[in-house]
Amino acid sequence: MTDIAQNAQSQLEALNQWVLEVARLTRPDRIHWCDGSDAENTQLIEAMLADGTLIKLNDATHPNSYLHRSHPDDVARVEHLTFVCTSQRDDAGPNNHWMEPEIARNQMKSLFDGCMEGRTMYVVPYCMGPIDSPLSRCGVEITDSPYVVANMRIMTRMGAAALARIEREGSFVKGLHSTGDLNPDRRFIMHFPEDLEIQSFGSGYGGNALLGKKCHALRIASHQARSEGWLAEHMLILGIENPKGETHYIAAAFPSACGKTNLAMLIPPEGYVRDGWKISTVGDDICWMRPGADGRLYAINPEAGFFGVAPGTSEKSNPNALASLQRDAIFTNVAVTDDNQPWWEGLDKRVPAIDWRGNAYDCNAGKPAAHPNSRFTVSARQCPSYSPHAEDAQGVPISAIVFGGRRASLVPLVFEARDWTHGVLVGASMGSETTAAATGAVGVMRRDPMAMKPFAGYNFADYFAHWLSFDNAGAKLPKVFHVNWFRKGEGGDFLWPGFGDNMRVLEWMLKRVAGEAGSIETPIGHLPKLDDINLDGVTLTDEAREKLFGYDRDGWRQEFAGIGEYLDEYGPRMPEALKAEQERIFSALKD
Ligand code: SAT
Ligand code: MN
Repeated sequence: MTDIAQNAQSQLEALNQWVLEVARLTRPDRIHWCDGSDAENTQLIEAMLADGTLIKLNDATHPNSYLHRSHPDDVARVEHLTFVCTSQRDDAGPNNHWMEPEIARNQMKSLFDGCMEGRTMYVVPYCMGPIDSPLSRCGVEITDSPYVVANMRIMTRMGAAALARIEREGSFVKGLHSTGDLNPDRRFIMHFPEDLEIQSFGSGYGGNALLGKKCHALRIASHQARSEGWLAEHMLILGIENPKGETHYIAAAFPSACGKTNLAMLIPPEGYVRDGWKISTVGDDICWMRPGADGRLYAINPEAGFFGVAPGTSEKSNPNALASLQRDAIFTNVAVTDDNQPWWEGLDKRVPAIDWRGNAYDCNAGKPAAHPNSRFTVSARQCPSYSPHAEDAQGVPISAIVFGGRRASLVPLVFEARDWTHGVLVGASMGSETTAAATGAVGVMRRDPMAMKPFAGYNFADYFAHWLSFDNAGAKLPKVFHVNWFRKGEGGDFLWPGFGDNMRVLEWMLKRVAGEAGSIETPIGHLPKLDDINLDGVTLTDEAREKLFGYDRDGWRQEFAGIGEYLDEYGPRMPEALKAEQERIFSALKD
């Protein structure tokens, strides 16, 4: 046997052995190795329709589309039950819940014991990223949920090709998942980044159960990326083509449910379209990037589909998403109309007939019909704006990195970091009001560095140091910006129209990248000169102009005091360079 053939053989054995070991523990009635074929998918869907896991939607308006209602206590990620189990507690950092790996493994073992009796165990080989890309990484998820299999088929490159790559390559992330009995007291999402392993029990929902997504592509991958010299980030990737036909790519980090999908699929205002501007979508949630031979950062979207927030998605906010959802989509926890079409708040003026729990909808009860974190799952290839370069094996070069949060006050529409170190601080000090994407209070301001608070698989202090390390000789790093689409006025209304009009801000960024626009220097960074931003066709009140483009020195001084305290929570492990940057800005704000 050649070395390669031998290696493939032993990889396959390692995988087989793990599958058998899991089967011995969980005791399923059947084991099914998923090949990702259409026939397999059809069979799974039929079985789920038969047992009520899926409900068929109106076939005339939404062919091959299904509704899934999750358990009402299982509708979002559960950060308090999500653990990073590194051998040293400090390696997980104050940003993660930690458990000693041995204790975590034992606890999970007793939960998994016999949990698949009467069920089928699915073995799901998948590849995160284009199947032929050196930036991609593979995993295998073992699950007892056919709903998870159907979603993983859309969200990843799942099946035979992934298995072949695993056989060739060797290393893969092991993910074990069971919905268990959905008892929230017996629900845990455990990560063992040192062993490239995930164990998830007791939830069938999104980021808790589709292990390729947040568990692998962010928590495990960020840890792996640190040792291999790349970055795994909670970012959308979009391409902007200017009237000259040049395309620049931007990666942007926003917390869950803050509009990443909408920005990734943006349709520019009419004037821009007329002039020849075009936006293309590479990804809407996760970005893996690494330096290329020319020193620039090159990015891939490790996912193959969108698991987007449904509420608020409309013809106005995101026509590309709506067009993607016309067929072959899975909807989770949305409402339905009387003719069985999916519906959610903000979609249109129709009144739904049945709410997300399956009850007759009572429009006087004052409760939303769709769950605020209801989702759609759909292949990226169905998106009209899907970039022709989204599957390029070498990735796309990134010209700008954007950080942003939901901030009702203080934070202006856009500013630019002075350099990479400042940019890392801008990302590290991001704050945002919480959303329905995770259980817990909504609308509370919290620090969410780089939108990775729930997803960094290791100590944030080390993570920031890793970010800083990219600034080395030969690096041609992207410019770093911060945006806030969510600034509110005294009356509580949003001051910026957002959605397609965010194009105006993107254009300013590209002008800055090209050295075609000046700026106003302030301690917090470069603010735009109003004349450099195209505001033709937008009417802004005086209050809006002042708050979106101005800067409140006293407010920022307080903010920077808070940022200093936040960095200190990480103790001496926090990189000096970042603390020095914070101190420099804080004292400039005092002058
Ligand atoms: O539920 S997921 O984690 O997949 C979605 C999100 O919160 O971003
Ligand atoms: Mn996300």
